[in-house]
Amino acid sequence: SQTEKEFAEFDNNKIWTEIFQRLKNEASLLTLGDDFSSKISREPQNRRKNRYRDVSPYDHSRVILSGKNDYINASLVEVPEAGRKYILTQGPLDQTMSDFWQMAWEQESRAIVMLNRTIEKLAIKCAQYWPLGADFGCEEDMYFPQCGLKTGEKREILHFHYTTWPDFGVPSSPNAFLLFLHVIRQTGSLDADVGPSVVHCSAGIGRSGTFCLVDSCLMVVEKKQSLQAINVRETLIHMRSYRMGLIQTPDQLRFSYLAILQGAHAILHGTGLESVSTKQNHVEGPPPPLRSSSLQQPSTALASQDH
Ligand code: PTR
Ligand code: PTR
Ligand code: PTR
Repeated sequence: SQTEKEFAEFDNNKIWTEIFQRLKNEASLLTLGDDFSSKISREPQNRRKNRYRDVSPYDHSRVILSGKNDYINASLVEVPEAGRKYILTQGPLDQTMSDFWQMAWEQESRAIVMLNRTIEKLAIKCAQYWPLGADFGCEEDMYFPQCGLKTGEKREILHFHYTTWPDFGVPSSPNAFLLFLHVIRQTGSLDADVGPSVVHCSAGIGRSGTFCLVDSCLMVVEKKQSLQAINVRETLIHMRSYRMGLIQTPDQLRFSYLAILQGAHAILHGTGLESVSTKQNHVEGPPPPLRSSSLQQPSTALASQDH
């Protein structure tokens, strides 16, 4: 397939950096015009809602909150050929935590996929926006939107946390990542008949972009039962027209190819993603068993699966 050929060619010639640079250039040519403005993000009252000055949602695909202050640094990324929609967003700030939960509520998300840690390289990369441990106590209104509290409606939102993926880095192995993806898929949270899942890291572009690119490409492989049906670079360029900066390094692009090729092999020649071996290609032994705790509290329930 083209994907296998490209992977071998880019590896043999050690040209991932050039390939990634070319892809970024192509994407930026596509997103030059007024259609790709980020004006709302830069309005004075919204500046404090952005974690990074240089990472903004485009106006055309930003997620709009109900109410007067409708801004959050989040983008709806659509990949129709994969039947997927994702909300990509930055790691919440203290001052945007309640906006974040409001968004998950209003968009009817079933899951939050978190790919970073709250502290990385000794710096705070994300607020502690979800409750730690089973003890919600009286902090519930810190985390949960008023809409739920007012109506008494309860929802379960799953929280999937990948804890060993450094920023500007890649997961320890494609297998560990694919098993994580498999567990999320099994819950149906990424399916088209529910609200889009919220995917975030610190900026919501590097690791989140990698996650969504791999998932989308593998969806197409599964649907078409063929690796021929996908064009990884085109898919990423398409996704970059919904949120800037998706995938941040040549190695993250290379990792995406690896995970797609390995995942496609499991889908086409194995019994699906669950058949990815934890033995091959593993630098650090099989992933730890998933911890699952189901937490009940008055307005919602939240199950957490730490990886
Ligand atoms: N002001 C920081 C914040 O809320 O973002 C405080 C904070 C510090 C929050 C640490 C979370 C923290 O996470 P951890 O559980 O990793 O210490
Ligand atoms: N300007 C910031 C920086 O370069 O550090 C923005 C940034 C931060 C971009 C983290 C990407 C980052 O990675 P991720 O999207 O994976 O959290
Ligand atoms: N739930 C994880 C586990 O039990 O393995 C917690 C964990 C997270 C453990 C990260 C180790 C981790 O990796 P590192 O060595 O990078 O801190």
